[in-house]
Amino acid sequence: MTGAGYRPADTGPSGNHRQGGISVNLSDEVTRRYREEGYFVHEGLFTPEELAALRDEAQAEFGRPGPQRTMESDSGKVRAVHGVHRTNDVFHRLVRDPRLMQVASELLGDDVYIHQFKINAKHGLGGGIWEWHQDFLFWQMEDGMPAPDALSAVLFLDPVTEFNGPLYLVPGSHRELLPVTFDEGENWASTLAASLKYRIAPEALSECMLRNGMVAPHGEPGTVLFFHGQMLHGSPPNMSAISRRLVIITFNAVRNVPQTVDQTRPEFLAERDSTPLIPGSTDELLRARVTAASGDQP
Ligand SMILES: O=C(O)CCC(=O)C(=O)O
Repeated sequence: MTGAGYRPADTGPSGNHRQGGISVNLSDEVTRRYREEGYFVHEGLFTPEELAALRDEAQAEFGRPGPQRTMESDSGKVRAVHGVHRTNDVFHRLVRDPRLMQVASELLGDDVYIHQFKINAKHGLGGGIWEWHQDFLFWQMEDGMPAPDALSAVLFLDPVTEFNGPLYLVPGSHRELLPVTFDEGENWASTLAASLKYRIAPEALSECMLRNGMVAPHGEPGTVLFFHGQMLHGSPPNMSAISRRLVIITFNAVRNVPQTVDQTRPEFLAERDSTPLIPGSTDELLRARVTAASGDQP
């Protein structure tokens, strides 16, 4: 979908029960589409200046070694960084941006917090495959999330085309949790590798895809894809020369806080603090940069 699918209401407070008291006016069409197909795309949500700031910060995070950073096993290039909204001021503000969090809150019908944050890269001539999976299965099995009442907002930092490893989605697949096979005894790192810990049983996968078909949303930088936490998705290798980076923010409803599990994943992968996010304002991203440049405290 292009154009004005929704607009953040610029007047508040709305008097609703949620933190921040600002409401978002999602169109009926967007809401219907999300319920029926499990996703929608909104183009042009972020400005070129904001995208430049976000790309600079993403590159800085890619350069920081540590367990939050995973690499492609063959090329040795960065595959993803996790949880940096906890430490990076620009990404800290991004997750509170009403263009993302208010939409998530409206679609989930609750206050939200961040369950997971990542920046995924797919380098030109080298970015690897993501096998078919449903995120909720990982959040349920690894993190104790009770229900698929979470969604992800995917912000394109670069152009996403049919050639550079776009996400593939199976519309409508969010209504069922498909059976999986899994490797016992792997640690959390195997939930991020190209060969995933939980793999959807081939017959169920094929049946679901034949029944529902596939889409590969693409768009210019600044496009945001919102998709349901139980959506069947994956992505092919990047066989083009053009890299693409995605910021993927998973919002969870506060009523859906994960239960205790035996082995918790690190907090940069699975947040345990479910304090509802308080929305910022849409001009805060760039303000973060000005603040950093002047050396002032945010
Ligand atoms: O970055 C990609 O291409 C896919 C990422 C993905 O499916 C995930 O992180 O769950």
